[in-house]
Amino acid sequence: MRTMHSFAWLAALGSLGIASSAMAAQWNLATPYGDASFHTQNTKQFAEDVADATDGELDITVHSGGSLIAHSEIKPSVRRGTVQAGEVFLSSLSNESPIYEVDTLPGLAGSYEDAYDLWQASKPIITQMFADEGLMPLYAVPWPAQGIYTDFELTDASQFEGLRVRAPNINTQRFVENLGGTPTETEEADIPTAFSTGRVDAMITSVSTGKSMSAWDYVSHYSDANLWLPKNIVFINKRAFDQLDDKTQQAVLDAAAEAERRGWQASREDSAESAKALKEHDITISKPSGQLAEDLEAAGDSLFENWQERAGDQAKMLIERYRERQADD
Ligand code: PCA
Repeated sequence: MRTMHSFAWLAALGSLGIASSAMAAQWNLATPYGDASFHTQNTKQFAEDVADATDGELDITVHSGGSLIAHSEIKPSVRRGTVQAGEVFLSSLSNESPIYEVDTLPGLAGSYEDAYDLWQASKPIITQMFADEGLMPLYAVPWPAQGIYTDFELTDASQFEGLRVRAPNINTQRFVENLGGTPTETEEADIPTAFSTGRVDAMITSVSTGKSMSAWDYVSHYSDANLWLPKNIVFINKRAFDQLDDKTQQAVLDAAAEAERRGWQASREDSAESAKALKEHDITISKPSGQLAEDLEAAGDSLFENWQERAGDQAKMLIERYRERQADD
């Protein structure tokens, strides 16, 4: 009896031991952005923080630069569970819902403070939309404000006539169209080829991407139009998360909160450093003024109105929540 008892006890211990080592999980996280991006550096730090906090019980490998999965396939792959985690440019999901475009609307949030309020206001809806697909957002981090790169001095919106402008998402393409230009959607990593093969003449993006893609090889001017601060979102497959024990889950959530805080700060810093690098490479940076500023504003206004119509009640609620937050600041 006694023997059986200790045998059972030993067996239980043994199985616990096996269970705990078998529980060590290995996740893959796919991102379209390269190692030079502060986003990727932040996400790699997140993975390291999780490994440290869990003593290696959860090991997340970050696959950068679209090396594992192409941008447009990242969200479907996380949904299916092919990979457990992913990072995407949030507004690239705009074909699924206009709500995903909320951070690419001109005139709405042109500073880090406003962009943060907008994220807080949109988080509940976006979290719910992700949850409906078995996904869970972990954190979101903005790119610096978007501006316009040209190989001439941009002084007048009529210069957009016939100009082929690279844009990272549909809303930016609409904006270019409103200005009379010809938009082309191009992934960040494909920017150098788009210019060198003559497929595009100009682009809309941030100072960060301008720097990491060596904009000075193709263009001479940057119009700091402060259009909007679009975000990347990092998210996971909820089933994969549910399989983790409580302590590991908490470690993921804690590291995610820290990654969000760190990422917003990194974005500000990278914005300043990248602008400096552009100047050092002789890119002329200016703020749009006069008629150009007015035309950009008009093109932005019509984009915003068009979005409100498409997004309907959800948009109204979201904007109201955002305005309330701003009033509280
Ligand atoms: N860089 C990315 C997204 C926005 C940005 O600043 C890009 O241009 O593709």
